[in-house]
Amino acid sequence: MNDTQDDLCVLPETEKLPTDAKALEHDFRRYLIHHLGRFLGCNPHYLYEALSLTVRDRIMTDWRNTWLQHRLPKQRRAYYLSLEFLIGRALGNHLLNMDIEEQSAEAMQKFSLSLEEIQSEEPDAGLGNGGLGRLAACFMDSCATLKLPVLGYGLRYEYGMFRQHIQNGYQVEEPDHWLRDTNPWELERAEYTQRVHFGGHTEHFTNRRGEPRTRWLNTEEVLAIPFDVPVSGYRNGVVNTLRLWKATATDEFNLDEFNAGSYPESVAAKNDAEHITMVLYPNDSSENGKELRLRQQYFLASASLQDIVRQWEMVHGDDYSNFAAQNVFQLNDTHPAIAVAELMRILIDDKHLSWDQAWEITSNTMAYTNHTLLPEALERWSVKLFERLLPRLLEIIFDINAIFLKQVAIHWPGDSDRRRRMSIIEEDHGKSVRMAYLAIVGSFSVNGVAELHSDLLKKGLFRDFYELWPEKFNNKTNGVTPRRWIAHANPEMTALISSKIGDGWISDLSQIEKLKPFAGSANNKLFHAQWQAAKRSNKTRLAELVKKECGVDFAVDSMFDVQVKRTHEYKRQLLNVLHIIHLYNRIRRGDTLDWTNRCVLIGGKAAPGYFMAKRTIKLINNVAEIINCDPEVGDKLKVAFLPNYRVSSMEVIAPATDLSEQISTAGKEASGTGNMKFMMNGALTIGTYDGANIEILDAVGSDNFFLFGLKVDEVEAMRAHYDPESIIAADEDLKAVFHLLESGHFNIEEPGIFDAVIASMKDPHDPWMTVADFRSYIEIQQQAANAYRDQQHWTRMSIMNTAC
Ligand code: 26Q
Repeated sequence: MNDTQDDLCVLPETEKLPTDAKALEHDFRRYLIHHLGRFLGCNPHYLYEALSLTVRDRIMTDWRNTWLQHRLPKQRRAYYLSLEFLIGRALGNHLLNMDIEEQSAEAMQKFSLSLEEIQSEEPDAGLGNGGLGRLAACFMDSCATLKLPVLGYGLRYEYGMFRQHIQNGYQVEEPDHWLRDTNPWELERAEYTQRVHFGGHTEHFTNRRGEPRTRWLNTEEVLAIPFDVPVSGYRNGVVNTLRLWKATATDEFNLDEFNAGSYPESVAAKNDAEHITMVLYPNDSSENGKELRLRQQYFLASASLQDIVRQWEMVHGDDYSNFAAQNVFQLNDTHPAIAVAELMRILIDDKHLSWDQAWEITSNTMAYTNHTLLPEALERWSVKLFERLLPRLLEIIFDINAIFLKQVAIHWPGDSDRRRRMSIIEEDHGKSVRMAYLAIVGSFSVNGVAELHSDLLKKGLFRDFYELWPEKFNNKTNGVTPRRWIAHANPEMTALISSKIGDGWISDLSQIEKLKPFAGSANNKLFHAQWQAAKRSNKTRLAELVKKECGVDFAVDSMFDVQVKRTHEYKRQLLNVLHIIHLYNRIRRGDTLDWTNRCVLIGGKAAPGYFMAKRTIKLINNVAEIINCDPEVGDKLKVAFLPNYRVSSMEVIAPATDLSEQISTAGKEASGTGNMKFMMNGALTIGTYDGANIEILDAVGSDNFFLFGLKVDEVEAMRAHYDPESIIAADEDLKAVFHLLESGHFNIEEPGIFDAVIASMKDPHDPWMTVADFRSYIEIQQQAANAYRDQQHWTRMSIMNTAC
């Protein structure tokens, strides 16, 4: 910041704008008419924009004061580096945090406008795929509420996660140009633009003082322009910052081309630079080695680190002795792990620190969070690509690796296999850089995202590294923000909880356990009735959404059974489908004594290139179609696939859910976070012994959780002799399910389309072992259904889930 003394002054309370309804009404009108040039009958997007600008004005003083507060030298600041921030909608969240919902509703009322309708005009900021991106957004929210000096650094994708349409049951992707209309929640700060380099070559030389130096020459340059997004804390005057980079070309032309008379060509070439932040990669489970993705990763790491070093120098000049004590970088998976090498480059080449000084700083400031155990999801970049795109960074990685492998050799003398296994550079099948290993070697902390997951990392994937550095490894079980996921999404339940235990739980969720004494129904008849009523109105709201989006009628008395998450084989949406077909078979054969009506909702995007996941979506839609049209079935069973599942859908879904499906193959779901959002809204979990399900089970007790399926060791033990065909043959219900599937009952018009999906489940090498858990799944489903018929008991369990 090139602040003058005056700029550095904390803004006084008197600078704050009034937040009464009258003032909001006044400013809303001024923005709509005098700023946007629109009137009340306009496209409702402008109403949303006018209200957002009105609200944003009221964040500004806190935002500025928080920024100044965080600059105080004694604070250790954390930087959350992430290729994804799945923040969803902002307006409602700020209204809640600033406690101006009522005034805003009143102000809108003056124009006969509904606050809720205006809020629904906001497009989701879909700058992420799923769990990892949403986790980043939840952390930002919590850090602001906890007054922690944490800055998020990410990319301002022009196109976020694609929009999912369903046509004839198939997923169709459409680009989501969410920034087409202006985004009132970002503030461009062109004055802090950074330059990022690509390509070129390196040159080693000695300077006049005889010191060895490296230059990175003939590079292409791309400008990184920061756009700041405010992150408000819950009613505490704190507004933190999420800084998102946009790539643009420099104004310099390639002079050769220019002079050769190809002016248009040299201007057109500038387009390449802008492509870097054009689109979010929509795959969340396997890396694909695309050059543009590596450009994105380096662009984020370089721009962010330069920005941080710039701010450091403003206060401390070239004294880096305290840098590590006052800064920490959290790497959200390996996606920004190139930051390890980039910080070394900046400190050595630009700031002229020695290798040892630079390494001391880097390895004490970097921390790495792993989010997956699937080996196919571990990032590897070909050395060839690295060499061409980031030659200086590759040199540094080679040097880090050489020094590291010497350490390995000292620790395990003569163990050359160990050195080969642990090398940051994989030598087999074309050399590549193992980003996870770079992250581990360069970090002081490595964490998994649930107890089981952190444990499995130590025993499996990162075992060698754990043996070398046990002290680096730790667990940080994921969490979700109760502000968005209860207080905002479920106002009726929120008011009810606060009426009993006060509202301290909204910013300190541990207080929610005060609700436990109200779970017993004996002395809490009224409370139980109110709890059921809140669930019921939330179910009505979801039923309306399902009707509108899917054309399916959900009856609110039925049990709402929901699985929403990315579509992936390991998450086993197929197991859910097998159960649905099993219920359908039971209805058809009249086996419906003591039946519980059920509405099954499934939603989730598939990566565009993931055939099996896309075919699973088609299967769900076809099964839904057949079942919903069958008059024999009626309200006993309804099935819907909700298109374009996203953050704002979950805000409607979680509060309305009775049964939360968390049915991944044990050992495959690192944590899960949807499971937590459902639980806190009073849903019961039907789940495997996987990820954070285990901690949910521990917290709520087995009486309030439907556990099923093989455990991790049992899965691994069965693998060697897994024989799905014989399991099917031995189970009449499962046999009937497969019989119906294979008969083409669900795809009469498109024969054969489900063959691959069916075959995958019958394959002895099926990594997800769907069939192995069928029997235990349908049995526990039956228990859940029985339990649901005892509404008094169910309500008790529901309250316990929220309270725990
Ligand atoms: C990698 C390379 C190239 C392109 C894309 C990617 C990529 C992008 C996103 C790889 C993975 C992701 C996202 C992974 C993810 O969301 N993992 C989930 O993280 C959650 C938060 O920790 C966990 O709760 C989930 O269990 C985990 O699946």
